[in-house]
Amino acid sequence: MAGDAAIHAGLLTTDTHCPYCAFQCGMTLVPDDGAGGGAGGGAGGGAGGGTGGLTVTSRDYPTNKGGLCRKGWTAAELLTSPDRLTTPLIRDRKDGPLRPASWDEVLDRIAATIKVTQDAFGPDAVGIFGGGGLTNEKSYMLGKFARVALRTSNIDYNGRFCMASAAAAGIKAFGLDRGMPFPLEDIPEADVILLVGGNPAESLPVMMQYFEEHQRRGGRLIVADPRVTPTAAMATLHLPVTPGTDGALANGLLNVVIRKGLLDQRYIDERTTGFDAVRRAVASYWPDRVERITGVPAKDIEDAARMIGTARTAMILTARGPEQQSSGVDNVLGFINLALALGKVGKPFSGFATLTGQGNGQGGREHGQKADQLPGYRKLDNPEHRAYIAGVWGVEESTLPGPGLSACELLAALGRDDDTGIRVLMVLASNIAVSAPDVSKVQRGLKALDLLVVSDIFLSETAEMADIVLPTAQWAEEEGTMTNLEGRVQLRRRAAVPPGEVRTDMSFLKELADRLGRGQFFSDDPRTVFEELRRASAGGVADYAGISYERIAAEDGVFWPCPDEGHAGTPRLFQDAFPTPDGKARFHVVHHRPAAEEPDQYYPLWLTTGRVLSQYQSGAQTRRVVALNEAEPESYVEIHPEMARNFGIRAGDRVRLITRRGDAVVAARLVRTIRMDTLFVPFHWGGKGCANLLTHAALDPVSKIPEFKACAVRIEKADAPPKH
Ligand SMILES: Nc1nc2c(c(=O)[nH]1)N[C@H]1C(S)=C(S)[C@@H](COP(=O)(O)OP(=O)(O)OC[C@H]3O[C@@H](n4cnc5c(=O)[nH]c(N)nc54)[C@H](O)[C@@H]3O)O[C@H]1N2
Ligand SMILES: Nc1nc2c(c(=O)[nH]1)N[C@H]1C(S)=C(S)[C@@H](COP(=O)(O)OP(=O)(O)OC[C@H]3O[C@@H](n4cnc5c(=O)[nH]c(N)nc54)[C@H](O)[C@@H]3O)O[C@H]1N2
Ligand code: SF4
Ligand SMILES: [Mo]
Repeated sequence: MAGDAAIHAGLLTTDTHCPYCAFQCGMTLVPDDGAGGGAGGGAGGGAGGGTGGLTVTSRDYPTNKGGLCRKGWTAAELLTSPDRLTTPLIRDRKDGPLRPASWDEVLDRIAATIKVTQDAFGPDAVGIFGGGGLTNEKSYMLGKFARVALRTSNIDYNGRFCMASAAAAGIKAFGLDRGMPFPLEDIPEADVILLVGGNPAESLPVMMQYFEEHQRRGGRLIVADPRVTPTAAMATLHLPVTPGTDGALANGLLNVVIRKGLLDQRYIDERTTGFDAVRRAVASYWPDRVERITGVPAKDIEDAARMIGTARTAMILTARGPEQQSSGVDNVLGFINLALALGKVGKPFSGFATLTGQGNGQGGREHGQKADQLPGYRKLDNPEHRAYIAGVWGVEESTLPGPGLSACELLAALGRDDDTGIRVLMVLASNIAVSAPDVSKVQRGLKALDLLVVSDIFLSETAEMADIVLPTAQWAEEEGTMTNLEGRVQLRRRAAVPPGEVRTDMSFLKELADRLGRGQFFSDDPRTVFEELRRASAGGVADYAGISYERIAAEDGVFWPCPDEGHAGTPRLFQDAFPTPDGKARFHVVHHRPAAEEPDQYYPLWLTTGRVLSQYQSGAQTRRVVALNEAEPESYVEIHPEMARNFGIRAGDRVRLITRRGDAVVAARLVRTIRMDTLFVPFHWGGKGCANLLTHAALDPVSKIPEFKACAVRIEKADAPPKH
């Protein structure tokens, strides 16, 4: 039966998925006793982690086809890490130490503080910060918990740092946000792929088999990135774009496409609206001018436009490079304009997609942990949507709060001593004390709270600051669904029992709801919650009504929308029409807007940030896996050797990076693969090397995503006295 373990070759094995990125590779967990040596070996990482009481072995699953990256191979090590939290922790006074406590003590204290705070300051004084790593069931329950148990409007999550720009652009242009509107298997068939600001060779490593197959078939790849990443190194053409200038690049490419007569006029007429205004808007984006803005040679802009404009089938993919900018939504819209003008969206082996990042980065953005959202991608400010969900939940529509603060706005309200301040915060599945932009401000806000509650597997940097820490079960200890980057809903199965006093997030949320007098609205059983999610999403944009655990198991995942059990699911969207009122896709006029902060005489270089293969996100998990930590033990900066020479910096030197927000000390890596005017720092570490001590919390006006990808920085040797 679905969700149960199976017996293979006399061993109790469990088919499940990797806990990390949105590729959600299929894997099989085998108990160590009797599993023998062979299991878990293979490409990418050698032997699987055999220390978890469970060993990761390869599984023939349609997306990863047996492949895993080194994070997947070693994932079982997290389960028995000596660092794991095994009991709740509490602090008796603000500056006191954390001490072990019983669940009753911590839950009583949380409930009592919530009541006192809400009586004095209103329901919105309590906030929730969620995560895109939570299962669909948990993110659905968290959104409902906020609106029904707490009645607060203030819930948002780390997807606001991540998918918010692409999501907003997709909804504006297509009426729907599903990262990839076509399955992975279509990628090798595209003649030309333009990848903007994505480095899947490190961020979605197992996806590279599709790009490799694409190249074997003679397909051409164009990569726009300030760095020659391992992904860009595979490309036919690399466009070394200056951080923060993607909007100009998109308009420049469309300018060339129009002048060369490469438009698909019939598609534009039949399937889109708004092109004429866009045609006028991009008329001034001549390649020479775009070269001056972006640093990409005009000839390369012409070549790229011609390559993609004359391709029979073509895909345009964006990732966090162009999206995590204060013009993130417009940047994505600019590339969507290009895809629409070429008539590629909804056509075979073609289209526009964004590469989702977190394990449940797709499902986590559909079912209500967003500030403005109800399940099924419904809207909290739409009266019909409110009435429908209130009906499913069995509450009065008038009791549902309205839209609340988006993530960065919520973090800015922490501890603020006025009517709009947040005084109690619950954090589930995010390590904001490392991963939020301009993080020292966020840390100050966390310290100023009356109560900070953090649910985590480990004592993350955020949990270290908490008044109450709740030890939670992790991937292989719980059941639930995760929606991968293609929109394929998949099953996470339980293979182990959590240690010590550890409980699932759903279990403590239910107990807390009980203490708040709202327990009757909640279940902590994933299947029961999924059945409710199906009903709540029915008729919505992200419709899961026809998806069951049994179907997922039998069919290796089901693509939403899937409105009923007889429906096959929807691997390919937009083939006949767009889910907009008139069925057409929309062009949007967008213009280049400079980054909120540009280099000047005091801060002369660009700083951009991102990822490396061996660490994941804030590093809370991967820094605790021995092989991964040995591969990438500390924070560093990539700098071009010629730029380094100007500052007397040599390979391995400790350097200080300084921005208007603060400074960080990291090791210098001299690489010729980065623009001369740009520094790159991965964001996987806390402490003095934390990239987010430097980043700028300027927000996109629509998506409210912060500008992680572009700000102004100065560099000096760390032994020089700091000058501010
Ligand atoms: N190993 C690993 N894998 C991960 C993660 C991880 O932490 N570690 N995180 C997961 C998550 S949540 C996400 S969101 C994805 C992110 O996946 P990606 O978007 O692929 O990763 P990033 O490294 O953030 O950014 C991609 C590229 O953008 C480039 N870039 C920087 N600034 C700009 C710019 O202004 N314009 C353009 N065009 N490019 C720019 C960077 O040089 C970088 O190579 O990865 C997922 N996978
Ligand atoms: N400078 C810079 N900063 C960035 C980015 C960047 O490119 N540059 N990228 C941004 C992006 S795209 C993202 S997605 C964020 C990610 O950054 P974070 O939101 O900090 O993500 P994680 O490090 O994955 O944090 C997840 C935490 O939850 C815990 N956890 C895992 N599973 C569960 C669970 O089921 N329940 C609970 N309660 N806890 C769990 C983990 O141990 C970990 O501590 O960072 C953003 N920050
Ligand atoms: S590619 Fe992503 S899902 Fe697959 S093994 Fe690596 S981290 Fe896990
Ligand atoms: Mo992300």
